[in-house]
This record gives sequence, C-alpha cells and structure tokens, in this order.
Amino acid sequence: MRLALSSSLALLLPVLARAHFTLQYVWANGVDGGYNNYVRVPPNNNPVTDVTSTDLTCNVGGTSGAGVQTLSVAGGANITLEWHQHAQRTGEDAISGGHKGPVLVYIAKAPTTAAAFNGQGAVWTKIYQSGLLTPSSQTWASDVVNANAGKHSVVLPASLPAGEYLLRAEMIALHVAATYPGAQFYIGCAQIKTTSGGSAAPPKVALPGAYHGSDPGITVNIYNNLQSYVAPGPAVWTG
Ligand SMILES: [Cu+2]
Repeated sequence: MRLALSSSLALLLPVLARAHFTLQYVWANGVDGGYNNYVRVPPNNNPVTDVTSTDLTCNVGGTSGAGVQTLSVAGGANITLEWHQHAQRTGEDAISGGHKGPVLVYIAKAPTTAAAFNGQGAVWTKIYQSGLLTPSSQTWASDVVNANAGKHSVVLPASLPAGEYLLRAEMIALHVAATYPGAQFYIGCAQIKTTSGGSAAPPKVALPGAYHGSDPGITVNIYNNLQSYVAPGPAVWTG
C-alpha cells in the first residue's frame, strides 16, 4: 500500500511542475545560440515567489556564472529570449496559457566579467516591459510570447558602454496573485559581452530591492475585468 502511494505521488509531481517554464535559448540578431547556452540554468522550472530573496536576481543558483559561456555581440544587437515548459521545443505551448502577465527585461554591467558577476546591489536597468495589451480581450504580453513559440525580443541600447553584462529576462505569472506571496516570477539571466557601445550612465535599481509584495503589479486580482496594469520596478530606460 505504501509503495503504491509513493509511486503515484512520484508520477504526480512532474505533472504539477509541467505548468512552469525556463529561459532556454538566447538569439543574437536572429541567430539561435543553442539550448541552454549563455544562460544561468536553474535547477528546475519552478517560479520564484519571494521578492526579497536573492533568487529574484537570476533565479535559483543564479548568482554564480561558473561554467556558463558569455555571448559576444556588437552594441545595439537584437536579442531574442526563448522560454519553454520542458526541455526544448516540444511543440506544446511554450508557456502554459494560464500564465498571464507581463514580460520585462533588465541589464546590468559587470565590474569585470559576466561570469564573475553576482548581480547584487543597485546595478539593474530596465530596458523593456510589456503588460496588459488589450483589456477588452484580457490579452497579456505572456499571451504574445506563447503565440510566438516562447520568444520575445529586445534591442540592447546602443549607448550602453561596451563590456560584459547580465541580461535578466522576466515573465511574471499573475494567475494566483490576488494575495502575496502568489505572483510567480520566472527569471532567466544570460551572459552577454558587447564589443562596441557608447557612454551612457543609465538609472539603476537593485533586484531584490525594487520589488515589494504590496506593489500593485505584484499583488493583483487579474480576474476582475482588469482595465490597466502597472508592472513593478522602475520606468523603462530607452538609451
Ligand atoms: Cu507554472
């Protein structure tokens, strides 16, 4: 009896985890970088829910870039981030359609190398966000990513100084966010080196630090005909 119970639990657990997803591919100017390359890969596809945890920086285990390669691109490159529920491109929904919410991208310049950078402190600049796109149909940025086979893109501001960076992509799922903790933070950090750039000094925030459980973009009931949405964190810096 005990054996039968534990084996059915073992079968159930992967099913529960199936709804979640991770960042798996980084593209540069339309070129696919390959599965899990240049990404600080978390131990599983579970979300982060504590906005005060260092896991908010670059997901679980993400303060270390040991063993992760750094992708070299020219300044102003178009970077595409691609997420999936399981390992690779299975043909199923990239992220489960129940995961409604915004898509955000931040960047932080490493003092030395991207691989040696832990991303702590006020180092992050928000360079992209997309949230509730069409209130009448309750279409979210996450729906667009799902329809686009898990992909969304961001142009690195050309005025950023050349150097090594962490690029932090984030999708926040709000389907159980009416109370805190509840919002699910899916985070993937890529290591990127820009070989050209400018001399901009963008505004910076800390992650964790810039988000609070009481933020209206973090604790929110999205099932009450929501008409507007304010994503957490600072304004987007456009370079
Ligand atoms: Cu999930």
